[in-house]
Amino acid sequence: MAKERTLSIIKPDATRRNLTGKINAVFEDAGLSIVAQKRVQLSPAVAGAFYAVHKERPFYNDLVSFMISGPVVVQVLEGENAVAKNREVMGATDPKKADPQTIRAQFAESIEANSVHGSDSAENAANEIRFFFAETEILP
Ligand code: IDP
Repeated sequence: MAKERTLSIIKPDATRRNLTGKINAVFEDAGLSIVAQKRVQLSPAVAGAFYAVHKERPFYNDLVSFMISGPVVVQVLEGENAVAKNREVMGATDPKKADPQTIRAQFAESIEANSVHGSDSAENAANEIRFFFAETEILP
């Protein structure tokens, strides 16, 4: 299979606890290369727009508040089957339901503060990468 890219976000609960390096090690050990990365403070407008698909969900406002509660690390991961591979190493949304070796099982605090975001399809990955990065910022 050809190389694929996906968008990852290390969320505020994880940056606050200095877990960026440990989470990046999980990605790299799984064969995913970090080909772009920046630490940013999301504004309410940017976080709201990024999660617009969840606008009608009851947890939307809390999710936006959480995502702006501290810096996040946005990244582009590249590798074979990167979208599915990243979802696999992230684990289920609810850390209580995630497989033990996954990032969320190891590090997440709750279903909301679950340490990482990862695109859920190749199409969403392309849109989410474009949302945060110019092509010139991605260096394979
Ligand atoms: P995913 O991140 O595993 O793809 P989504 O259903 O797309 O899960 O939800 C996006 C994010 O919204 C989750 O990662 C989590 O931070 C938050 N979230 C999802 N479900 C709930 C919930 O039931 N309560 C609170 N927050 C939630």
